Amino acid sequence: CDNKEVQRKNGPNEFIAKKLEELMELHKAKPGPDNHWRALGYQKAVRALRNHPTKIASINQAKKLRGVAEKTALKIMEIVNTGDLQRIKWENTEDVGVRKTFQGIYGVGQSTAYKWYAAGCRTLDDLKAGVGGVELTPAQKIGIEFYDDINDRMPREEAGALFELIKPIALALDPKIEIQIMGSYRRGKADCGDIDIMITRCPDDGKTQAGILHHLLKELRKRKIITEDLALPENPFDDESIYRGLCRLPQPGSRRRRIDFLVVPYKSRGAALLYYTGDDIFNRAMRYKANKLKYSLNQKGLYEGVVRDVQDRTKKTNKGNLLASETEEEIFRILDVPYQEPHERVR
Ligand code: DCP
Ligand code: MG
Ligand code: MN
Repeated sequence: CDNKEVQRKNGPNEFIAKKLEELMELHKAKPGPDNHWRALGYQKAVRALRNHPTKIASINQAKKLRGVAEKTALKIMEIVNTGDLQRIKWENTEDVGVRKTFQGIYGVGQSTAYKWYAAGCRTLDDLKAGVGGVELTPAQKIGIEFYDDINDRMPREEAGALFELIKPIALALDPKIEIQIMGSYRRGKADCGDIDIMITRCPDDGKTQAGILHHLLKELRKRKIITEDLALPENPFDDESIYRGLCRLPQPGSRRRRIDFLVVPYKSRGAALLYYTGDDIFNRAMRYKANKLKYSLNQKGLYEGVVRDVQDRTKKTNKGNLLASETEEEIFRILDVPYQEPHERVR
């Protein structure tokens, strides 16, 4: 699957994919559901283009791509015929460009980026200088300091090397923990935006994974593998917690890389693995399938009989019954979806 991924980025339609990706990024920097759905649509088209083995040369070929409808097909043909896409120029107004830059800061979304623009900030230096009275959180300061590192993807070999460095350190703390790499790395991607690591532990001897994160982080900071914290767990002794930070290989000159740790109860390891392996569009399709069967799927498990509050859909009036959460296979089976290997989980 590694080879497949390498081929993808050098494929015959890479030029078209890059242009559509540029347009996708601009829509991501704009507010409102319309832009959100447009961005998602272009994301699908970009994937289809990268997966397509031969050069797209006609509108009919373009329309046959998965997730590509008339309007996107016309854009593809404009790129094929003129080498450019005028829509990018129209969308790329000064405010959008600035907000896009700001949204590259870790944890900064549309509303913060908009607020800063309205306050008069136009560059990262403006933000650092506090133009317009802007105040940055510690995570945002780190996000600016390591802006390029955080926004670049790492080669999968580097993600693998970091994981192989961390794994024995974790196992030395408790040989019974289970530690696994998820996300794009598990899907076999040639490059990774971050490293997603799951930690759990079989409780059959009375001990659990609770508390392991506290000790592991301490150890990794001591060895200068973890260098900055972006989001700490509320309580690292909970049996479930998330950590987000930056890490680096100990070699001189190595770059900062994003790392996420997810500590989950042993019982929900399958559901967590499924969710955090992604990709996000595959997850969406799985949730959709679950909902069609009147089930509900999240990173904790597959449930039946969940009832949501009519006023507030995020609230549950009935938590439902757990159907499966220990293995990915069970969840696929109950949803009546043929098991897919991680590298196949791209929609
Ligand atoms: N995820 C999701 N929806 C989100 C965010 C994440 O379903 N809004 C799931 C699917 C992702 C997984 O979590 O694959 C890990 O999230 P990442 O942001 O780390 O994404 P990837 O690892 O897939 O890609 P990248 O290489 O960019 O990190
Ligand atoms: Mg990831
Ligand atoms: Mn992640």
